[in-house]
Amino acid sequence: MTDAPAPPTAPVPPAPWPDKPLDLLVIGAGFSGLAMAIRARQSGIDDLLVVEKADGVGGTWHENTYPGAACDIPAHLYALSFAPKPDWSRTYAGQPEIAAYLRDLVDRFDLGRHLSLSTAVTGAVWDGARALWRVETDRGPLEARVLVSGMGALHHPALPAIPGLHTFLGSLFHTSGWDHGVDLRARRVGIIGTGASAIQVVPAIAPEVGHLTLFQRTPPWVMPRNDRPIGPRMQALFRRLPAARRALREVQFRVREARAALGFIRVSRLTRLAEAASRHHLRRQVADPALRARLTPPYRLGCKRVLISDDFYPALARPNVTLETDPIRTVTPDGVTMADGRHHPLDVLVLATGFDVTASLARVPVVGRDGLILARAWGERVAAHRGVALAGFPNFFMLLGPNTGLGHNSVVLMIEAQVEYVLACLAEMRARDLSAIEPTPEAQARDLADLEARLAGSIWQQGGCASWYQDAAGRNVALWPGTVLAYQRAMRVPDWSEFVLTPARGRTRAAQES
Ligand code: N01
Repeated sequence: MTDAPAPPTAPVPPAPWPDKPLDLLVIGAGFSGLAMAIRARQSGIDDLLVVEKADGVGGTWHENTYPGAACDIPAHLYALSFAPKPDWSRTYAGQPEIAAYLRDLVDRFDLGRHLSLSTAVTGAVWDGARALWRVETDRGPLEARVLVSGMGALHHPALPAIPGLHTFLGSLFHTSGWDHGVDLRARRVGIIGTGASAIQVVPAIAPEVGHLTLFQRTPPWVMPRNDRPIGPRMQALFRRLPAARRALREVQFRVREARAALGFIRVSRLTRLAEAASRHHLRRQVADPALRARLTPPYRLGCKRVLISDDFYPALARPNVTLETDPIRTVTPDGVTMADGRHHPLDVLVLATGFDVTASLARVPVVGRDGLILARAWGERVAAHRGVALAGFPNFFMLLGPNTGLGHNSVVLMIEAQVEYVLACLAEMRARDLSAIEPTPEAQARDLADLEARLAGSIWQQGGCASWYQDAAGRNVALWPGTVLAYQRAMRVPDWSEFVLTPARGRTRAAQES
């Protein structure tokens, strides 16, 4: 059998449904939403609610339960800095352990009374006269003075436009909606895609399936993973001596930062060195030169996410695994037919085809000041001030918004920088008695110009590949083009001259005048 899905979240009694405007409403209970809620409470905001569409907390780590699901950032670095876990069991934690860590945060920080699970937000409209957000959910309406989106970008499955896909009569599912009821033993299984998800699934299920056919369109660059168990003695050390755990985390952070600082965001000499290391990894693990040639990427390393695995290549050398590199012509009721007419009969077809980032970000209709619709504001290009705030959308903040994802380091660090930035804005609102805060269009445009300058000539544009980092025009709208330290510096203290600050008195006057 494949890995069992994560155990369901221990029942959290639903938070009482608010009957008056909240100080803070957070959408999503993944890493971002939980971090926001914890730090908001610690900063004195108690009138807050987190709504989550799923029946448990964890976001992507709740949804992605596919066999082999794990993080490719070391666990100690992937944890929240203010919620360390000394007893991670491996260098790179698996999905069940990360999901359990996130569930545990609810008890650890007493978030249960602020959490409404199985509650999907269906729309949000800014009410300028009352200076608050009116939010529709499938449990009923809500109002909040401040709205923070922790919706994330990787939860809207990208289904491939392959003719006949829905005529398939076997089991068909996406990696993010793995059907654990399907017994893979002795079955003929096909997987479409060779991204981060696929290369974790393949070695996890290859030993148990009858036959596995992996449909590859573009080979990924793969580096060694060097995953190790962390034994009880190390765990005890980290428990007794937090400084040792912090030191390990710092080393893990600095090593990854060096990659960005040394110029991996451009095609450089370092790119060639890293490519040589990856080819060496491939040579060591795959003896067959013909197979090696088909696994050698035709674009520059770093253009797509660099993958880490010690067991993906060996799995491909198994006798019950076929790597198919010709284009798919069609899916039929009983399998997949290639462009040259060859047919692979299949019982199960897994789509490891990634996520539609744009659809994920614009999933909920958000209407800002003067009826401005978020999806339309993003007509030209998905962008946000510092990746967090948007001109025309007062008191609205996004966590892991445009261009704040990472390829080289832990995205949790980005989330934390953003959470502190939002809290600084909320503190300023309290200190100056503001009813609304939003970035000026000029500041947002300057920010975007700076971003575009950093992106010009970057590896995502020049590396000769297409990836989910890019929008339809080929621009990287997903990743931060720099070091985490540079982003942290930019986020440390908000520059209030970049914001429109509306005093609460103004709101009162406007309300009286209208
Ligand atoms: O998705 P992907 P993913 N016909 O978009 C192929 C995070 N993540 O779910 O390269 C044939 O990377 C597509 O081919 P091509 C992480 O941020 C993190 O694997 O476009 N093939 C590609 O091979 C990651 O980047 C972890 O030519 C088609 C694959 O499907 C993000 O999630 C683990 C096709 C999609 O790869 C997404 O990863 C897992 C078609 N029509 C995921 N359409 C961690 O460890 C698409 N493909 C933290």
